[in-house]
Amino acid sequence: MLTVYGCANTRSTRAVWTLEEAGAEYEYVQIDLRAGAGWRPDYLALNVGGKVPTLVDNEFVLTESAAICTYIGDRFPDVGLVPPVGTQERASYNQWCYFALSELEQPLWTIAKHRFALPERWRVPAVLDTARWEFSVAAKILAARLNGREFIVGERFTVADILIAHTLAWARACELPLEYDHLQTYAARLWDRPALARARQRERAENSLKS
Ligand SMILES: N[C@@H](CCC(=O)N[C@@H](CS)C(=O)NCC(=O)O)C(=O)O
Repeated sequence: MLTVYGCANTRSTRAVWTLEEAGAEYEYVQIDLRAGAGWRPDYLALNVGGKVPTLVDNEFVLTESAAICTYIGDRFPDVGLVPPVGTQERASYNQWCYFALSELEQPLWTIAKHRFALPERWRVPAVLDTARWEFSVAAKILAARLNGREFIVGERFTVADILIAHTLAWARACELPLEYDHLQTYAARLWDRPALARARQRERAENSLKS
């Protein structure tokens, strides 16, 4: 049985979205970060950083959203959410997953941390302009890749699209313009996927049950 530990409107949506795309059966356990549930000893035993998401597959525990989504994709190979191991397509897939986390997400996370996520004494408003510029550089790279393409890797939807689309939704939340029409079209098409709507609904429903 697969169990995902998450909290609505966080990176756990990536994992739940992937599970929904895979048509997997799974249990969802809400970790109410705002109420400090990430720091409960039983949760810290699974995720030493107290962060979400965490995936548990029987006895196997996995953290890091990109690793979790890739694991789910590999576990349901017939759905084709990740290219097969050992192929050039898989290498390209890895490239865009690492790009999503290290280049695209990083400046947005810097903005979020220095606007609200860090304790006030650690916030440095002066970094915000630099982070916005860094995001625009990453968006330009992404736009160049997506010119004339429907998906970021190959001819089909993959977990790399999930990571990128979820990150671009953060950009929207930070009121950062996507600047390129085809990037906006790509993001809007992915945000419209029924599996994402189901994932958000599942996370919201669990939140309202437990709060
Ligand atoms: N690199 C990790 C980051 C996980 C992360 O920072 N999650 C946030 C929610 S989006 C969290 O749990 N924050 C709680 C905390 O840092 O105490 C991943 O991609 O899974």
